[in-house]
Amino acid sequence: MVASFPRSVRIGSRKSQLALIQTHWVQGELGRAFPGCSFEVETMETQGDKVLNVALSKIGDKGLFTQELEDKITNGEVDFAVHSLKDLPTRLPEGLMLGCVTEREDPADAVVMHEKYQDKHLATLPERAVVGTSSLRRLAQLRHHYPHLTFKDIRGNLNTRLRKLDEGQYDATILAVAGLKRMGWGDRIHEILPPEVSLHAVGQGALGIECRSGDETILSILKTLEHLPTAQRCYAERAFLRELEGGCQVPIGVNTSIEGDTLTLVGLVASLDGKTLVKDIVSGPTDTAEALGTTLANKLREQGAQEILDAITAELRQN
Ligand code: DPM
Repeated sequence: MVASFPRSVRIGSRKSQLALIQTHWVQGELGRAFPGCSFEVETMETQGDKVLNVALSKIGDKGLFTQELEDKITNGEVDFAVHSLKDLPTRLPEGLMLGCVTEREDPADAVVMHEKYQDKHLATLPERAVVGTSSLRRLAQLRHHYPHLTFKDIRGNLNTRLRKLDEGQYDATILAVAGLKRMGWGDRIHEILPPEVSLHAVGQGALGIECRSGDETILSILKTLEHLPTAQRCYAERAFLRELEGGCQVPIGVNTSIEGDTLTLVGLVASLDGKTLVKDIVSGPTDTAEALGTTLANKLREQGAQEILDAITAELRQN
């Protein structure tokens, strides 16, 4: 069987330092598992890397960080692409599929605090302290819990954001624990936000590898990196988001856990002012992950989630 494997496989990746750390990890793992095959990385910029002066939520969400990579998978220039799963839309272009989900890092959000506030927490920051985030999900949940704070958009890759914080343009910023740890900046984590304060983004902390549907050779290579519990949790989370037709830039948060054969999914839809949070929970067998996600989405819809999302879509269109 190994004899039919290609001698060289091409991996597509974004150019950011975090993207390259993640892609090089995949390249290293596969290199060890398939010593007869060479894995080459091809990097490219996506729209999300180029447009830095506009709030993320306003440039639309359809494959902002993935489309250029997807085009190259489709036309055969690369065999698969490594993404942060949370940046991969829940509906993929015709002919492409999610080939593998890797083991998840801690999916939580973390506070990174400016030096002058090292002895404070979000709750004890002074009135109108400025928190940098361009995530509507973080914004809505934190406004709900900490109405005394001011929120300001922040863009750029992780390096840029930490520089802007250190320069004093912001008093605190919220970033994924996973990204900070992978960059080797775990020591910048001031406080990890518990799920009661911030439910994480769908797929946060896991890598998603996208490839051509039905490319059995590539799929069999990728499956060696799949982490089943992470995949089950993320399939439930992605089905939840897909059913709500939310792109990646919506105030939708989740939390999942597996105990024995039971998967539990918590989901939330929030209004941008943080005043309305619709939240619920479902549990069921791990092998019904996607159905659990759909069920939860419909439960939230019965509680007004669709009206919240429609209002946000209308508001973003106006601005
Ligand atoms: C998506 C969001 C953000 C990224 C929205 C969200 C954060 C944007 C911001 C969909 N993608 O989370 O509600 O904070 O302004 C992104 C990060 C990672 C992957 C950085 C981060 C690393 C962590 C991971 C940007 N994409 O969230 O701190 O692999 O999960």
